[in-house]
Amino acid sequence: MTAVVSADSAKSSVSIQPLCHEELRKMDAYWRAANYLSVGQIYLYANPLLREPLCLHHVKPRLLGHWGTTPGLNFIYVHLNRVIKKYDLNVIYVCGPGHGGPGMVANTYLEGTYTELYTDIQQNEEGLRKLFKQFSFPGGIPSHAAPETPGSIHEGGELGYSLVHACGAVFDNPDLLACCVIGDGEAETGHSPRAGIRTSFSIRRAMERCFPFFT
Ligand SMILES: Cc1ncc(C[n+]2csc(CCOP(=O)(O)OP(=O)(O)O)c2C)c(N)n1
Ligand SMILES: [Mg+2]
Repeated sequence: MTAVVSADSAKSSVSIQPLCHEELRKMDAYWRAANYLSVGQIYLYANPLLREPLCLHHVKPRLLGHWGTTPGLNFIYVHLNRVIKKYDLNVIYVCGPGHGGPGMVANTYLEGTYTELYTDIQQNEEGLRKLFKQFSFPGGIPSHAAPETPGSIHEGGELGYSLVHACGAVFDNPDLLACCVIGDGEAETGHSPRAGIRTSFSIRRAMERCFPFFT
C-alpha cells in the first residue's frame, strides 16, 4: 500500500494467465496461517502452538465471536495482497462482518505491523500466547476490529457502516481503491442498503472505486 498507481494503468497490464503452482502454494500457506491465528484468538488461552495435548484449561472459559466468518475474510485479504504487490496498487480493506475482528488482527500480526505497534506481542511463541489470550479478554482487545487494530478506520462493533466508510475513504483519495466486505448479517441493517444508493454524480464516481464483497 505504498506508491500510487491509477486503477486504469493497472487494468491495462492485468494478465489473464492462471497463477503458477508456487504462487498458489504460498498463498494457501499464508491463508492457513491466518486462519490458525484467527481460531487461536477465539479459543486458546494457552498452549498456542499445541505443543501439549489440548486440555480444557488451555481453552478460554467464555468465548466471544465465532469462527465462521474469518476464513472468507482471510481469503480475500491474501488475494488482495497479491494484486496490491503485483500491480503496486493503493488499496484499503474495509471489513464489515460482525465477527471479523480476529481475521484483521491475524493478518496484521502475520505482516509484522502488529508487532511494530505493540512490541510486547512478538512473533514468537510467547508473543503468540499473548496475542491469543488478549482477544476478547479482560484487559485485552475487543472482539471486533477496533481503533487499536492497526490500519483501522472502521469500528466493527456496530454493524451497517462499512460501505459508507469505504465510499468516504475514496472520496478524498482519487487513486485509492476500497475493497469493502459486507457480512450477510450486516447487509440486513438499514444503513447498508442506504449506503449503496448512489444519489449524486460525485458519489457515483467514488463508488466506482469501491468493490463490495458479500460474505
Ligand atoms: C447495529 C447492530 N445491530 C446488531 C448488532 C449485534 N450483532 C453483532 S454481530 C451480528 C451478526 C453479524 O453478521 P455478519 O455481518 O454476517 O457477520 P458475521 O457474524 O458473519 O461475522 C449482530 C447482529 C450489532 N453489532 N450492531
Ligand atoms: Mg455473516
